[in-house]
Amino acid sequence: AALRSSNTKAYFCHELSQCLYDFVLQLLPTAEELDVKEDVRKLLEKLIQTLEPSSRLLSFGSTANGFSLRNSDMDLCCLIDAKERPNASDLVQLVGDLLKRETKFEVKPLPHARIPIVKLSLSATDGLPFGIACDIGFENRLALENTRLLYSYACIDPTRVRIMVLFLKVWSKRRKINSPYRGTLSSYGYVLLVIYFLVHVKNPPVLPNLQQIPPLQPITHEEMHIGEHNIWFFDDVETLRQRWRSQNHESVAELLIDFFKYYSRDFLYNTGVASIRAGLLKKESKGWLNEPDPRGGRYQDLAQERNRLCIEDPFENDYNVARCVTRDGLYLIRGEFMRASRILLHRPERAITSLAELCA
Ligand code: 3AT
Ligand code: MG
Repeated sequence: AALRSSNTKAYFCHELSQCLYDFVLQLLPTAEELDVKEDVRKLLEKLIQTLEPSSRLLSFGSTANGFSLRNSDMDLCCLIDAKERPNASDLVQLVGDLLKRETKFEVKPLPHARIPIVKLSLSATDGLPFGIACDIGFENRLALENTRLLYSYACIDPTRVRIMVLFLKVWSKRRKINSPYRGTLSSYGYVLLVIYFLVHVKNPPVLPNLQQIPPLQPITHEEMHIGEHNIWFFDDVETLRQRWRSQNHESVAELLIDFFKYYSRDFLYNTGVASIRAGLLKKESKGWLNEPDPRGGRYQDLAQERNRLCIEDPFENDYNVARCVTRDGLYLIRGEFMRASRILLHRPERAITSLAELCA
């Protein structure tokens, strides 16, 4: 009986891996969509250059990190090489006015947001069945670097890493737990949870820790830092592919089942910080503890709301990527991890049934 049940699990995982692959494949952006987005980027870059000739407009987020789904938003970052340039809020205003005059986009400048951006959108037309949504930010060099880091991880093990991440993005959106504005976690947060799991939880690891591999040639302090943030990581994926092979050969389904199990019952939510740079850290040692505030109840509640779930940003180490996750949000997220775990343990006759139920 033991043999039969282990056979069943192996068979189920084999089938589920195939289903995951097929499922994700049909959600990838089409070549046309990518072309349209690239055209939009070029057009906007040209327009902004009429204001600031030395500016460049670069993609970051999912359009550039290898984890993009059909109809995802475009995240764009404007870099200006001139020494003298307006501050981000003024730029948002200037660029906002320009794009209102010169394009058909609906334009919404948000000059006073924590990260000032211009929001653009275009409603659906025949040639563009889902419209376009796009955010333009300024000088956000760390976001460009963390995009490159995620992209490098995606390239090391393209099949398993990409399928896991893309599936979790779809799943978290369908289960409505992908919304920092409503107290749950951003896509970026989920991607970091997956990479943390593949680098630090799985043994043997599926991915190496790119931030801990030293450079092949010495590099300067300036090259290694943006401000006080160390942005070094080993980005020569070709060399790495020749020198590093994962000893972990689990299928994507086995990894996914284990991922849900780990985040349903093993991750130390109360005391732990997931850091892809340094492994499991303690809230206490980062000063991210829900310490009682001497000023009294109101502030104490605020502090607790802030650090319910702790995920360290890979470069901005004093920044908790999950700081928007509230107590209720975390309760929902953990509930969803448990639900997913339960569904996958059932192992119905056809793996596709589990997949449908997972995303129902
Ligand atoms: P979607 O396809 O848009 O769902 P995405 O991969 O574009 O997923 P996000 O939109 O969540 O991911 O984030 C886009 C980029 O913005 C990723 C990262 O470079 C930056 N970013 C987003 N959220 C944070 C955050 N909380 N802290 C730091 N950087 C962030
Ligand atoms: Mg995005």
